[in-house]
Amino acid sequence: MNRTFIIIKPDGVRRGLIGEVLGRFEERGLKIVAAELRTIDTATAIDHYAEHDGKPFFDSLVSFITSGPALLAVLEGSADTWRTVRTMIGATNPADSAPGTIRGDLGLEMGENIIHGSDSADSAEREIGLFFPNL
Ligand code: D4T
Repeated sequence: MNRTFIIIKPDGVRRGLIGEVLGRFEERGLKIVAAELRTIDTATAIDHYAEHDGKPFFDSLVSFITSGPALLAVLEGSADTWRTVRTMIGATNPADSAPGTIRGDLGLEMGENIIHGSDSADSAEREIGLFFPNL
C-alpha cells in the first residue's frame, strides 16, 4: 500500500470543513490510517515548511499554520497516493484551482487554502515521520 500525508489547515478546521474534506477522500476510496486534531508547534511548522525558509511569505505561513487546531492525517491508497490527493486538492493559486477540487470548490485565498498535501513520495515519507513518528 502507498501512503501520503495531509493537513486540514486551521482555516479549514475553523470553517467546519473536516467532515467535507475527509469525506471526499473516503468516498474516493482512500483509507484514513491515522488522524489527529493538533495545534502544530512553531518548531515543527518551521521544519515542515523548511523549503520556503527565507521567502517573503514564510513568517506569515508559519504563524498561520500554528494559529489553531489543524487536522493531521495519513491516507492510504494503492499507488501514487500523494499525486491522487494533490489532484483532488487543486492548484495553490486560487485562479488556477479547478472546480471539483477541494480548493476550487471551497477556497479563494492563496494563504488560507484549507489543506496541505505532500508533493512527492519522498515528501510524504518525510512528513509522516515528522508528524506521526510512531506510525
Ligand atoms: P502546501 O504546501 O501548504 O500544501 O501548499 P502547496 O504545496 O499547494 O503550495 P506551496 O508549497 O508552493 O506553498 C506553501 C504555502 O505557502 C502559501 N503561499 C505560497 C503563499 O502564501 N504565498 C505564495 O506566494 C506561495 C507560493 C500557500 C501555501
